[in-house]
Amino acid sequence: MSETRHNWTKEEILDIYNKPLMELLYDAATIHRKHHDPNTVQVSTLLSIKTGGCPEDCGYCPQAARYHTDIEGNDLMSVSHVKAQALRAKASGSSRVCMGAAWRNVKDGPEFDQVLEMVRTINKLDMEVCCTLGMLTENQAQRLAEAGLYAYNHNLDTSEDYYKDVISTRAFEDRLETIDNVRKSNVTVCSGGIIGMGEAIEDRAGMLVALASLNPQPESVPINALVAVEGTPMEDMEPVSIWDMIRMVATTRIVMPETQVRLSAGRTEMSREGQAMCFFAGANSIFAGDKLLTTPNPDVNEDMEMFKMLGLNPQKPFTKVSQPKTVEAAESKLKPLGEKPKWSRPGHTIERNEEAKAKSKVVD
Ligand code: SAM
Ligand code: DTB
Ligand code: SF4
Repeated sequence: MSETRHNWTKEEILDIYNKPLMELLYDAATIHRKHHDPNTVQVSTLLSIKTGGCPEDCGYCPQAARYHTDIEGNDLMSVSHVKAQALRAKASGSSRVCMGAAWRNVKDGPEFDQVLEMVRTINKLDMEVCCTLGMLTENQAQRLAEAGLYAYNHNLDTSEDYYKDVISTRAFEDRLETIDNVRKSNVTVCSGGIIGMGEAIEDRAGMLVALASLNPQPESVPINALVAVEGTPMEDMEPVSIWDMIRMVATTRIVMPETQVRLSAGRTEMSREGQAMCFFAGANSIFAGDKLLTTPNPDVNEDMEMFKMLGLNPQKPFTKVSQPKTVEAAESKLKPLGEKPKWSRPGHTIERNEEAKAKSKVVD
């Protein structure tokens, strides 16, 4: 019997989100147990392989070049550095490495070739490899698949409606197109969003409608609490309440029963009790390591202590989907196409993003 539905309405999802908490938790935990081992949590280590200087204007992001934030920018990491970090991550209990680059989209050329080599290297360490590199063409998704990529992270971030108030330099449909390109390859899809950006509960439900209607649904759905970084347009946002996080995780679990729900950014602000309730509500994956991409995350030893206390076990790699085979660069028959896709631009501006950009000019 499959409980997976792709035709959820916003109203149905809102009714779930707003249930009395004890019922919501009971429903979510019941579905969780039917599809997953409730004592196993997948652990992924984030690695920022190219940091800062991004041309996009995502209102939440400290890596957008136009905002004045304190992060230290870095060019693309070497393959050997990435390998060393992956080995460290493996030794500390991670089964996946997720490499993030502050790019608008992937461009064919030496840097992408270097990323493909990183993917080959980590897959050969028998770890799941994930990348989040911005927008992708179908050919690029296939080249990543051939290198041995396990997952591609590309978040919808919020509802289609609210997206227009967060990012002006690309459109919601561009995100869907990249997800579609990934889906056409053998790479699994990781797509979720952020809460606490000033969105209405209806937008949270709208984002879940969009994710749940993907067929198949994403194999992994990260739920991030906004990390409000000074200098970004969202620096003054109120912190997300743990109750909102628990409700969002539980609702995600109910509408996407088979996905791995990832308790993502914002864990430094959550108590162990709060995180335990998220795991009970169906979260079965975390990002580990003392840093997310540019902001702090709980220390890995503390996380492992928490796991011990809660009786949780880190998930072994390739439990859900088998390990992809790596094709060496010299044997590849896929050629770079050098495509310069014309991504749609809504051509609108967002006041708070413009204000943050203007402020950074004054500071400079
Ligand atoms: N540049 C690529 C892209 O935008 O897809 C990949 C890297 S980007 C930093 C990956 C994701 O990190 C974003 O889609 C967003 O969901 C999340 N993120 C970025 N800044 C965040 C913040 N301040 N708080 C919470 N999540 C954040
Ligand atoms: C995701 O959904 N969250 C991660 C990962 N995918 C790439 C990133 C969170 C970033 C938080 C802000 C930062 O550290 O820069
Ligand atoms: Fe760039 Fe990604 Fe940050 Fe947007 S979220 S500014 S695309 S790094």
